[in-house]
Amino acid sequence: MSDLVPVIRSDAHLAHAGLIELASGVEIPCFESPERMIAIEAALLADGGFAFEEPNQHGRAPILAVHDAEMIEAFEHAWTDAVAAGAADGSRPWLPDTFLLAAYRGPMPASELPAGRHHQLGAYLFDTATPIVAGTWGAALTAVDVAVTAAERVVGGAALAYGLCRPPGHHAARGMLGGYCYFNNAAIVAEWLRREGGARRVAILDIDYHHGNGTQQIFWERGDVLYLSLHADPARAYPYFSGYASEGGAGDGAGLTRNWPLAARAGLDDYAVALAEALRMIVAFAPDAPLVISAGFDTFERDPIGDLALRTQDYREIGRMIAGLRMPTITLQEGGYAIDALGANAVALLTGLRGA
Ligand code: Q9C
Ligand code: ZN
Repeated sequence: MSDLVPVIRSDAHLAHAGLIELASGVEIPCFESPERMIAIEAALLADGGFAFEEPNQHGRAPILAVHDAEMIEAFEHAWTDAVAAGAADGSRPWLPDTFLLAAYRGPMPASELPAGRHHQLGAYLFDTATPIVAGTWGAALTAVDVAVTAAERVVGGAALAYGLCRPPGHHAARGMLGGYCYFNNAAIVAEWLRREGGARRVAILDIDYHHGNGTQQIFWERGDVLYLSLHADPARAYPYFSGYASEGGAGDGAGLTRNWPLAARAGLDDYAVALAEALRMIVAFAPDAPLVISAGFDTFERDPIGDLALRTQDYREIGRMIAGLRMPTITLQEGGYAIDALGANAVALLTGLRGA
């Protein structure tokens, strides 16, 4: 119990900054900011129960195992192509002005793509909350290294490791970026556990406020990965187009996706009922790999973009409930935007996960 929990972190995320988003037509600073990670690190340091480590480099192989090469290529070169075209000068982030929807082509066959990879990006992006600056690509690559290194630590014997991923990942689908997410850190770890970690069955528990549409899509037809998500009902909450209770997977993955849409102002009582069901499903699935948690603190009562009502002490109870599984656990950071409470919420969850 006196063992320090490894926290994998890097300063690379600091360059993914200066982001903006549109809120009701008004340009505001992006909620997904470097200050989030700075606040969490400060709280972990003050707590004293954590050991900070830099990530190992894993290159692109773990990313290519989950994401389409065309999307990766457009993302990698979007910023430099935008600068070369004079469409970006470093003073503002880049966002495409066109998005390729399925309805665009209708009966027409797929067309060629524009030369500029910043314009191509509109074929691989689903919202306007995912801007690109010079440091975005490097930060996203490093967030994957952070996640995979956390997995390595747990496979290597740690009971719990925390990957301070920024940018987050669970909205990124196989061929699509969005929701502040570029690479799906949790999905990449789950796939890495299968390919490199010798696992046959991996469970992902997603406790971010938002539905993890990307993770769900990546494993929709997979019989070897269980995806469980508790989140605000998409009938009222982003990302709106997935996360309904009727979505349960297909093919080999039929029954291995499960969603718990939650009502506005839901607190720990409602949350714990859904979480207990999810934990029972994990036990029944009998994973032979560490549990992967997509951990968001946007379920917090004062989160600026959420409407659930979890309190700081509730995260400790949630952590304790999950610790009751007695599974080694890889916890990866997703959302959470109440910067003044993020650190305390992270410490609370991790304290509960340690079984304390
Ligand atoms: N009015 C994560 O928490 N903006 N992504 C929604 C709704 C995008 C959230 C705006 C929210 C993305 C990882
Ligand atoms: Zn979220």
